[in-house]
Amino acid sequence: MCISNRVADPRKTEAGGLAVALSGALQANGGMWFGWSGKILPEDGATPADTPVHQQQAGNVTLATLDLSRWDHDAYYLGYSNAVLWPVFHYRLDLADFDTGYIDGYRRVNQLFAAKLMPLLKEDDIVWVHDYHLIPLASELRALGCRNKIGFFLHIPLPPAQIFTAIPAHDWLAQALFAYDLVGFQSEADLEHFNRYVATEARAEDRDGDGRRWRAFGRTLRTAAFPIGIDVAEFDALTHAHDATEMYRRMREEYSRRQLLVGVDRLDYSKGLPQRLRAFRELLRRHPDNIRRATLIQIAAPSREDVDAYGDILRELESLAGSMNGDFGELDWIPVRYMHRTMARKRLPGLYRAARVALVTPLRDGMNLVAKEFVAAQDPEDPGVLVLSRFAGAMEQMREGAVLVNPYDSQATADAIQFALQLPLAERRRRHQTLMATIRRCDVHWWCQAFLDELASADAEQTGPDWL
Ligand code: ADQ
Repeated sequence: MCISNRVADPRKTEAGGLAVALSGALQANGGMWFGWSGKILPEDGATPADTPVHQQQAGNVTLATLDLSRWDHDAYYLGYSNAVLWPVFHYRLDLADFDTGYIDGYRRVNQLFAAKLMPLLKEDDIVWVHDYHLIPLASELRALGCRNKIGFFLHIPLPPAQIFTAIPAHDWLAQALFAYDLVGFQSEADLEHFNRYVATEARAEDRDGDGRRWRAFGRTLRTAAFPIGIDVAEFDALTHAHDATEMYRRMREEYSRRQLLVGVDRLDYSKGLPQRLRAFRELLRRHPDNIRRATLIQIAAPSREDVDAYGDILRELESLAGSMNGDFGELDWIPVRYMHRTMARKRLPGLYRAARVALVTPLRDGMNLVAKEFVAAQDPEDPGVLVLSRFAGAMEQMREGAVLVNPYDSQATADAIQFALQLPLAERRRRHQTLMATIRRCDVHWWCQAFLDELASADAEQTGPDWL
């Protein structure tokens, strides 16, 4: 049983790492996916307690969804999840909107989810909760008497205690995590942040002295890093199917005498898009051999447009792309092709494969699946190069084959892009092979199995009654 804020039909495609990853994992294993339908009820105030759960079958996955009232959606999703937890977990205290009462809506919706989920749970079901929207879900389930094994995976980064403790309810969130049997993170860095927090702030006892089993609030919690991967076989099939091949052919034709660079992201301030454009401008200034030669295609999928900070980043990007094209463009060449849209998933690998360099330069990212997709889509005989931020979770696994950058340093990033553009074929192949070995070994099926195996082996003592 998987639970996430938003349920997506695994047979359709969406921009969003969690939807893509969960679809792959659930389709392989079967089970139920429970969460919000994406629909808003017309009612004023809180979502009625008798709001129904709709169930439908999508392949071997049962989708169980409920609608939310506007009030609940705005406080729980736009408010506490995306205007408090998202910025703080991405180290952006300056963008967090603490003083609002959103937390009441967050708590209310987690209680509602627990109440609706409880009757659907069978005794031996394993419950896997996903992401920051649902941190208190296990504690609400435990309060209703749930004894099932419950795991939690955080798809976004966990900041150091110095930042996490700025959240007014940080101790409540930390205690809520102890209602789980296993909490998984994307990277060893996130895991270290959590371990340090629970050791110092929650005075948890490190059971085995290795930071993997913590005792606090009368419960034992396992923690580990499980870096999420992609479905390599599925992506390979997409890469060689008609739409992507056609896209590849068109791009190669259009850019036959030019170097193509590509960026593909949700439009989000964590993705470092203005910094990326500035680094590209620096590339043109510092390495003018790229003028009339290099083009950056940046695709930014619309995302959370009702949250203020997202409107600001949209305007900044539009103005930067416009001024760069005005300053550097020629009649037959523009440096930046910026598109504010979602690209069809079936065409994406063709674009990746046609690019000599991908710029994956977030200021902070839990993992970043685009980095892995780009590598997987390459022609092994003539592969492109990944320029990767040291602040993406993917860095821990990909530091060997990628060209690492600090996205805050636009000049050094520009030099690194130039280095990537000029790498000889043998070196590109070597780096590609190194990266592919990791991407294959730690794919989405490995991620799913590793998490579920660890959860299945969690101690029986964790389901003790002292939580209540
Ligand atoms: P996201 O922040 O959504 O996910 P990411 O890992 O980059 O980020 O995944 C994005 C997915 O959406 C990829 O599959 C990508 O192909 C697709 N996508 C992005 N922009 C697109 C566009 N413009 N057009 C079409 N498709 C697009 C969160 C965390 C990440 C973590 C994932 C999974 O923020 O750090 O890697 O969950 O755990």
